Amino acid sequence: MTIEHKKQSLFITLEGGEGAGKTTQINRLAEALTREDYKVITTREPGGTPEGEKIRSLFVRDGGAQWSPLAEVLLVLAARAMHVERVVRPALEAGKIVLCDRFSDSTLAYQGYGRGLDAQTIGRLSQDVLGDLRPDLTFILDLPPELGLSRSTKRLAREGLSGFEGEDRFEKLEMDFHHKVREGFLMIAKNEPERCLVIDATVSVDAMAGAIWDAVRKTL
Ligand code: T5A
Repeated sequence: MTIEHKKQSLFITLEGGEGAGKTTQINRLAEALTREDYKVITTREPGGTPEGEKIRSLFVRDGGAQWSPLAEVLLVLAARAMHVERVVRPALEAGKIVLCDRFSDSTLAYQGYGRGLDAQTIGRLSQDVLGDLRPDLTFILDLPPELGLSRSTKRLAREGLSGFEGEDRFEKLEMDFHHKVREGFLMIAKNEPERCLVIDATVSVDAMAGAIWDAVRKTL
Protein backbone atom coordinates (compact mmCIF):
# COMPACT_ATOMS: atom_id res chain seq x y z
CA MET A 1 0.00 0.00 0.00
CA THR A 2 1.37 3.43 -0.87
CA ILE A 3 0.69 6.28 1.49
CA GLU A 4 -0.49 9.44 -0.24
CA HIS A 5 1.28 12.42 1.24
CA LYS A 6 -0.35 15.82 1.15
CA LYS A 7 1.53 18.10 -1.21
CA GLN A 8 2.08 21.61 -0.02
CA SER A 9 5.21 23.66 -0.39
CA LEU A 10 5.65 26.02 2.50
CA PHE A 11 8.80 27.65 3.83
CA ILE A 12 8.66 28.21 7.58
CA THR A 13 11.54 29.69 9.56
CA LEU A 14 12.09 29.85 13.31
CA GLU A 15 14.15 32.73 14.60
CA GLY A 16 15.15 34.25 17.92
CA GLY A 17 18.03 34.71 20.34
CA GLU A 18 20.19 32.00 21.88
CA GLY A 19 18.34 29.22 23.65
CA ALA A 20 14.89 30.51 22.66
CA GLY A 21 13.68 26.96 21.92
CA LYS A 22 13.87 26.90 18.11
CA THR A 23 15.23 23.37 17.84
CA THR A 24 12.67 22.06 20.33
CA GLN A 25 9.80 23.74 18.48
CA ILE A 26 10.97 22.67 15.02
CA ASN A 27 10.94 19.07 16.18
CA ARG A 28 7.45 19.45 17.66
CA LEU A 29 6.12 21.11 14.52
CA ALA A 30 7.70 18.47 12.25
CA GLU A 31 6.00 15.73 14.31
CA ALA A 32 2.62 17.47 14.14
CA LEU A 33 2.85 18.02 10.37
CA THR A 34 4.05 14.48 9.70
CA ARG A 35 1.08 13.14 11.71
CA GLU A 36 -1.15 15.05 9.28
CA ASP A 37 0.65 13.39 6.34
CA TYR A 38 2.58 16.40 5.12
CA LYS A 39 6.04 15.81 3.71
CA VAL A 40 8.40 17.78 5.93
CA ILE A 41 12.11 18.46 6.03
CA THR A 42 13.91 20.13 8.91
CA THR A 43 17.12 22.01 8.35
CA ARG A 44 19.24 24.76 9.87
CA GLU A 45 21.53 27.71 9.27
CA PRO A 46 24.39 28.18 9.20
CA GLY A 47 24.50 24.64 7.85
CA GLY A 48 21.98 22.43 6.11
CA THR A 49 24.50 20.97 3.61
CA PRO A 50 27.84 19.22 4.24
CA GLU A 51 29.61 22.33 2.92
CA GLY A 52 27.43 24.65 4.99
CA GLU A 53 28.11 22.60 8.13
CA LYS A 54 31.84 23.20 7.57
CA ILE A 55 31.18 26.92 7.49
CA ARG A 56 29.03 26.56 10.60
CA SER A 57 31.99 25.11 12.52
CA LEU A 58 34.25 27.93 11.32
CA PHE A 59 31.64 30.48 12.21
CA VAL A 60 30.25 29.13 15.45
CA ARG A 61 32.93 27.01 17.06
CA ASP A 62 36.12 28.92 16.37
CA GLY A 63 36.06 30.94 19.56
CA GLY A 64 39.48 32.46 18.83
CA ALA A 65 38.55 34.03 15.49
CA GLN A 66 37.68 37.72 15.25
CA TRP A 67 35.61 37.87 12.06
CA SER A 68 34.49 41.33 11.07
CA PRO A 69 30.71 41.78 10.69
CA LEU A 70 31.10 41.90 6.89
CA ALA A 71 33.17 38.70 6.89
CA GLU A 72 30.49 37.02 9.05
CA VAL A 73 27.82 37.95 6.52
CA LEU A 74 29.93 36.56 3.68
CA LEU A 75 30.44 33.30 5.59
CA VAL A 76 26.73 32.80 6.35
CA LEU A 77 25.84 33.76 2.79
CA ALA A 78 28.26 31.20 1.34
CA ALA A 79 26.54 28.54 3.45
CA ARG A 80 23.10 29.94 2.53
CA ALA A 81 23.88 29.85 -1.20
CA MET A 82 24.54 26.10 -0.99
CA HIS A 83 21.57 25.55 1.30
CA VAL A 84 19.07 27.43 -0.87
CA GLU A 85 20.26 25.82 -4.11
CA ARG A 86 20.70 22.23 -2.89
CA VAL A 87 18.11 21.85 -0.13
CA VAL A 88 15.46 24.55 0.25
CA ARG A 89 14.44 25.19 -3.36
CA PRO A 90 14.42 21.50 -4.41
CA ALA A 91 12.29 20.58 -1.37
CA LEU A 92 9.79 23.36 -2.06
CA GLU A 93 9.66 22.38 -5.75
CA ALA A 94 8.89 18.81 -4.65
CA GLY A 95 5.88 20.02 -2.63
CA LYS A 96 7.43 19.68 0.81
CA ILE A 97 7.19 21.84 3.90
CA VAL A 98 10.62 23.19 4.85
CA LEU A 99 11.19 24.00 8.52
CA CYS A 100 14.38 25.97 8.94
CA ASP A 101 16.15 26.78 12.22
CA ARG A 102 17.32 30.36 11.50
CA PHE A 103 17.52 32.01 8.08
CA SER A 104 18.05 35.52 6.70
CA ASP A 105 16.43 37.32 9.66
CA SER A 106 19.29 36.03 11.85
CA THR A 107 21.77 37.78 9.57
CA LEU A 108 19.94 41.08 9.90
CA ALA A 109 19.47 40.65 13.67
CA TYR A 110 23.00 39.44 14.54
CA GLN A 111 25.28 41.10 11.98
CA GLY A 112 22.99 44.09 11.35
CA TYR A 113 21.31 45.11 14.61
CA GLY A 114 23.82 43.26 16.82
CA ARG A 115 27.15 44.05 15.19
CA GLY A 116 26.19 47.24 13.40
CA LEU A 117 26.54 46.37 9.71
CA ASP A 118 24.04 48.41 7.73
CA ALA A 119 20.89 46.69 6.51
CA GLN A 120 21.36 47.92 2.94
CA THR A 121 24.71 46.14 2.61
CA ILE A 122 23.22 42.93 4.00
CA GLY A 123 20.25 43.22 1.62
CA ARG A 124 22.45 43.91 -1.40
CA LEU A 125 24.79 41.00 -0.66
CA SER A 126 21.87 38.66 0.01
CA GLN A 127 20.05 39.43 -3.21
CA ASP A 128 21.88 37.01 -5.51
CA VAL A 129 21.70 34.24 -2.91
CA LEU A 130 17.97 34.54 -2.23
CA GLY A 131 16.52 35.68 -5.56
CA ASP A 132 12.77 35.75 -4.96
CA LEU A 133 12.90 33.26 -2.07
CA ARG A 134 11.32 34.50 1.18
CA PRO A 135 9.90 32.51 4.07
CA ASP A 136 6.11 32.18 3.94
CA LEU A 137 5.88 32.26 7.70
CA THR A 138 8.42 33.19 10.37
CA PHE A 139 8.14 32.60 14.10
CA ILE A 140 10.21 34.93 16.21
CA LEU A 141 10.69 33.23 19.57
CA ASP A 142 11.12 36.07 22.03
CA LEU A 143 12.58 35.95 25.51
CA PRO A 144 14.98 37.96 27.69
CA PRO A 145 18.55 37.05 26.60
CA GLU A 146 19.51 36.21 30.19
CA LEU A 147 16.92 33.42 30.25
CA GLY A 148 17.86 32.09 26.80
CA LEU A 149 21.56 32.04 27.60
CA SER A 150 20.96 30.22 30.88
CA ARG A 151 18.92 27.58 28.98
CA SER A 152 21.68 27.21 26.36
CA THR A 153 24.41 26.95 28.97
CA LYS A 154 22.48 24.25 30.82
CA ARG A 155 21.98 22.32 27.58
CA LEU A 156 25.69 22.51 26.71
CA ALA A 157 26.59 21.36 30.23
CA ARG A 158 24.16 18.42 29.94
CA GLU A 159 25.80 17.46 26.65
CA GLY A 160 29.24 17.67 28.29
CA LEU A 161 30.33 20.57 26.08
CA SER A 162 32.09 23.66 27.26
CA GLY A 163 34.61 26.22 26.03
CA PHE A 164 35.52 25.96 22.35
CA GLU A 165 33.98 22.49 22.01
CA GLY A 166 30.52 23.95 22.49
CA GLU A 167 28.81 26.28 20.07
CA ASP A 168 29.23 29.16 22.43
CA ARG A 169 30.84 31.91 20.40
CA PHE A 170 28.04 34.43 20.58
CA GLU A 171 27.05 33.35 24.05
CA LYS A 172 30.40 34.78 25.24
CA LEU A 173 29.66 38.20 23.81
CA GLU A 174 28.38 40.79 26.19
CA MET A 175 24.72 41.08 27.16
CA ASP A 176 24.38 44.41 25.40
CA PHE A 177 24.88 42.59 22.10
CA HIS A 178 22.15 40.05 22.89
CA HIS A 179 19.74 42.83 23.83
CA LYS A 180 20.40 44.53 20.48
CA VAL A 181 19.76 41.23 18.69
CA ARG A 182 16.45 40.82 20.53
CA GLU A 183 15.39 44.36 19.61
CA GLY A 184 16.43 43.62 16.02
CA PHE A 185 14.18 40.56 15.80
CA LEU A 186 11.27 42.53 17.27
CA MET A 187 11.85 45.31 14.75
CA ILE A 188 11.85 42.79 11.87
CA ALA A 189 8.52 41.40 13.16
CA LYS A 190 7.09 44.91 13.43
CA ASN A 191 8.17 45.75 9.87
CA GLU A 192 6.73 42.56 8.36
CA PRO A 193 3.65 41.62 10.40
CA GLU A 194 2.12 39.61 7.54
CA ARG A 195 5.07 37.19 7.58
CA CYS A 196 6.29 37.26 11.18
CA LEU A 197 4.61 36.15 14.37
CA VAL A 198 6.22 36.82 17.73
CA ILE A 199 5.91 33.88 20.12
CA ASP A 200 6.42 34.35 23.86
CA ALA A 201 9.30 31.96 24.58
CA THR A 202 9.15 32.32 28.37
CA VAL A 203 6.17 29.94 28.59
CA SER A 204 6.21 26.12 28.54
CA VAL A 205 7.27 24.04 25.53
CA ASP A 206 3.65 22.85 25.14
CA ALA A 207 2.21 26.37 25.23
CA MET A 208 4.69 27.53 22.60
CA ALA A 209 4.00 24.50 20.42
CA GLY A 210 0.24 25.19 20.66
CA ALA A 211 0.64 28.83 19.55
CA ILE A 212 2.87 27.80 16.64
CA TRP A 213 0.57 24.98 15.56
CA ASP A 214 -2.49 27.29 15.56
CA ALA A 215 -0.71 29.71 13.22
CA VAL A 216 0.58 26.98 10.90
CA ARG A 217 -2.87 25.38 10.65
CA LYS A 218 -4.32 28.70 9.51
CA THR A 219 -1.69 28.93 6.78
CA LEU A 220 -2.14 25.36 5.48
N1 T5A B 1 24.00 33.32 13.35
C1 T5A B 1 23.25 32.48 12.56
C2 T5A B 1 24.39 34.58 12.89
O1 T5A B 1 25.08 35.31 13.60
N2 T5A B 1 23.99 34.99 11.65
C3 T5A B 1 23.24 34.20 10.82
O2 T5A B 1 22.91 34.61 9.71
C4 T5A B 1 22.85 32.89 11.29
C5 T5A B 1 22.02 32.01 10.43
C6 T5A B 1 24.20 29.51 15.78
C7 T5A B 1 24.69 30.92 15.91
O3 T5A B 1 24.81 31.51 14.64
C8 T5A B 1 24.44 32.85 14.68
C9 T5A B 1 23.39 32.91 15.74
C10 T5A B 1 23.85 31.87 16.74
O4 T5A B 1 24.70 32.51 17.66
P1 T5A B 1 22.11 28.28 16.74
O5 T5A B 1 22.86 27.05 16.92
O6 T5A B 1 20.80 28.22 16.13
O7 T5A B 1 22.86 29.39 15.85
O8 T5A B 1 22.13 29.05 18.13
P2 T5A B 1 21.34 28.90 19.44
O9 T5A B 1 20.16 29.78 19.40
O10 T5A B 1 22.34 29.16 20.52
O11 T5A B 1 20.83 27.41 19.47
P3 T5A B 1 20.32 26.66 20.71
O12 T5A B 1 20.23 25.23 20.28
O13 T5A B 1 21.06 26.98 21.97
O14 T5A B 1 18.89 27.28 20.94
P4 T5A B 1 17.48 26.89 20.43
O15 T5A B 1 17.52 25.92 19.30
O16 T5A B 1 16.73 28.14 20.23
O17 T5A B 1 16.85 26.20 21.71
P5 T5A B 1 16.66 24.66 22.08
O18 T5A B 1 15.38 24.18 21.54
O19 T5A B 1 17.90 23.91 21.78
O20 T5A B 1 16.48 24.84 23.64
C11 T5A B 1 17.55 25.24 24.49
C12 T5A B 1 17.35 24.60 25.88
O21 T5A B 1 16.19 25.15 26.48
C13 T5A B 1 15.23 24.13 26.78
C14 T5A B 1 15.60 22.93 25.90
O22 T5A B 1 15.21 21.72 26.46
C15 T5A B 1 17.12 23.08 25.79
O23 T5A B 1 17.74 22.48 26.89
N3 T5A B 1 13.92 24.68 26.43
C16 T5A B 1 13.04 25.15 27.34
N4 T5A B 1 13.11 25.22 28.69
C17 T5A B 1 12.03 25.77 29.32
N5 T5A B 1 10.91 26.24 28.68
C18 T5A B 1 10.81 26.19 27.33
N6 T5A B 1 9.73 26.66 26.71
C19 T5A B 1 11.92 25.62 26.61
N7 T5A B 1 12.16 25.41 25.29
C20 T5A B 1 13.38 24.86 25.19
